[in-house]
Amino acid sequence: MLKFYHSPGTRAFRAIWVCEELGVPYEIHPVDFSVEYRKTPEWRAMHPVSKVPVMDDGDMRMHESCAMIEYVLARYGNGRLQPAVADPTYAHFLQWLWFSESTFQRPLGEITNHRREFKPELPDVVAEMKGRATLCVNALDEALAGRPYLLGDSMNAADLSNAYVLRGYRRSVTEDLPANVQAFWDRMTALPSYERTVKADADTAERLK
Ligand SMILES: N[C@@H](CCC(=O)N[C@@H](CS)C(=O)NCC(=O)O)C(=O)O
Repeated sequence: MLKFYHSPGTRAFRAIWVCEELGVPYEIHPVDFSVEYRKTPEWRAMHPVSKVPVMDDGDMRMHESCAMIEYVLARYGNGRLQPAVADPTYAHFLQWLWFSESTFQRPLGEITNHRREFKPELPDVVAEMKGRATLCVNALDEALAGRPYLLGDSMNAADLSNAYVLRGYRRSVTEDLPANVQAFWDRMTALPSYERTVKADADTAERLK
């Protein structure tokens, strides 16, 4: 069974959500997110730069949350939540999947890291990162014009992954989303799989208490 080493609210959420949507069984091993724990030799042996998440599938261990999504889809998806490689939309599926991590999540992660490392925070740096994240939300808004999901009428894992990042955007920047993104957010968070993922995340937090 898949095993996610997960700290509440962090990036395994997007891969767990994909598992919930696909009905792929998994278990969660809660990880203490404190810098002290992540720097221990125990955790350094799990993740090469002391971050989360990590995922095991039997003897296979990997890091990088979007790579986990690609792995789960390829191995257990049976063609669901992604277009076929031969489909003309496949390239854009990959593009939006990786946009969620490499472009959209990045400035939000920097806000979190910055606030942890610098006290008092440097307001110009935080404002710059918020601006970068807002550019991404505007890009999503354009992509979603006249369509319910990023690639059109059918939902895929790139939608889930970007919706996960919108959680962080709403928390760190603003809950005031442009119209198409707001409708997308409402649609994605109405999914029963979202509710189950939120519960799995909250249960992980409880287990760490
Ligand atoms: N690209 C990596 C990023 C991993 C990452 O930055 N994880 C965050 C939590 S969501 C973390 O561990 N941050 C702690 C730090 O950067 O010190 C992924 O998608 O898995």
